[in-house]
Amino acid sequence: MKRALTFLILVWRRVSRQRKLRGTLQLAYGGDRKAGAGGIPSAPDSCTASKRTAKHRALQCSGVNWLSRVMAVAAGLWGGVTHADTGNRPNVILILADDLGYGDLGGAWGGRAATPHLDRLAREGLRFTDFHANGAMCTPTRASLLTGRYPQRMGFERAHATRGRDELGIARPGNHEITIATHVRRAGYATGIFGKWHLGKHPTANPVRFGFDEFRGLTDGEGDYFSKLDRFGGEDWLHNEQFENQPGYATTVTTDNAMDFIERHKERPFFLYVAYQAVHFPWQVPDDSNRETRREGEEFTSGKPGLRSKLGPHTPAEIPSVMQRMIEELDHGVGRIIAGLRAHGLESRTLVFFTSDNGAYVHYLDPDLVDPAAPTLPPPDWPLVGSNGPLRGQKTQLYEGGHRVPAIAWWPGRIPPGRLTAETTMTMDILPTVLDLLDLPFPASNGPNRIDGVSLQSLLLSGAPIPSRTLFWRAPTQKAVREGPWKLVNDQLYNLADDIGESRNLAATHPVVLTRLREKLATWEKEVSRPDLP
Ligand SMILES: [Ca+2]
Repeated sequence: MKRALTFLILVWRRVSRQRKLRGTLQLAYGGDRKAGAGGIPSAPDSCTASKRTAKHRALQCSGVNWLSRVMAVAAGLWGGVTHADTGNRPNVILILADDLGYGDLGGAWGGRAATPHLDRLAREGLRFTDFHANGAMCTPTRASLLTGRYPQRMGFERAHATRGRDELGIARPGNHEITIATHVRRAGYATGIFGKWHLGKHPTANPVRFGFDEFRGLTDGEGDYFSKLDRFGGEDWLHNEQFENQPGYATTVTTDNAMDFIERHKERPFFLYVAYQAVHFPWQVPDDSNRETRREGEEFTSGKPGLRSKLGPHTPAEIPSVMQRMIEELDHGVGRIIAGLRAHGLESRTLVFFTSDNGAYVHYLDPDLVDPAAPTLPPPDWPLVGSNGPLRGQKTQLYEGGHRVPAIAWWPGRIPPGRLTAETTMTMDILPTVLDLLDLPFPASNGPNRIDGVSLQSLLLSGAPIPSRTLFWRAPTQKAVREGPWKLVNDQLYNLADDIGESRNLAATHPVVLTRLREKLATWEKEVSRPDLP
């Protein structure tokens, strides 16, 4: 078996090299882009694309390409794929921060934290000013990131937090999701996720069942940064499908795991998902190791400040500075990963995308209790936490503060440095962007894995605007629609072009826009409905 597989790999490599010499595509997949667009070769004659829309393209490849595809998978499983074998496709690193707000980072974002590494990443790449998480909480956005689809299609509209390991999450009956890891793994990529999953704690929802070769981290939405116990006091740090704790501060451990993965896969194409828990509660800093307060079997999500609360071992007054320190450790981790890429000479063949899964808690409070007349004022006895800059609202809410987040795309030599984009973009755009950049086929636009996002390839590589579209959010008690500068949120209408803080409700003076967005929302809700899910 080993000899046969090795022989087939050698034949496939030889065929690939010959095709390259002929000036044709040596890839397993082809696209319908013009030759040289984005520096990626044009499609072979044998791999044609259907008429492409802004959202989708479907490929029908010939037997030759399917053979190549099979060989790529086989070689990938065998560990023998090199960058040349995959047509010098780039590595992809997605770095996701947790609960990091629009105003939390320093430098160009204006926050108090010192974030020199993310500042540099933005200066060397493309910084987004109108990038949005698909949800205002963890689970929905993470689902969209990995599938390119609205989270409603998977029944996700809030964060899942369950005692025990019963939550099926992405593996719920009726879900047949293909993740970005599965897509690239089929093309021969090594795939790894380190950090927070939060798409189901049940063994059948484990990341290794969804395209990842390797997983180290937590499956719940949060855990103690040192003991790694989940919010219910249960063990929740895994290596693939087995519990295996790793000592140390979770942010640092996740960075260590990511760097180890890069080191082990530097000679072959890889997809790395660095899903930091930072800066989600419990709010703990690296120096807190001697102040560990969690105990097995004890919940730490008490609603009041104290040792068993989300505040960690700190007083409410300390939380803003604790957050600042946590953000700086996150920035330090990103800096280490980028330095690792440079040390291995991988920076020119690695796309890095950094963003957050939702906005910051400005203050910790049940949003239903917020006084609409003074939504930014913290109530007595609750701490200030993070910053969403000039935006209204916070995590859990569908005002901009809940879902407009920092984002950076970085790929030296391919993404021009120092650019800023105000294009309205969303987490679900990342998967189609990666498929486009890697020249991989999209799921059928009329099939069960249809993608809702759009490719940002042209925006990244040349600054070209993306086609206009309407975007939607929905949480259990909130709804929002975005069309150009207009935003309808909870039936209030705002023009973000001159009111980014959503302070002037224009519903009464713009009835035509109001009616149009209401109708679009109703149509979308009907289209993504999943009545089979609770
Ligand atoms: Ca989050």
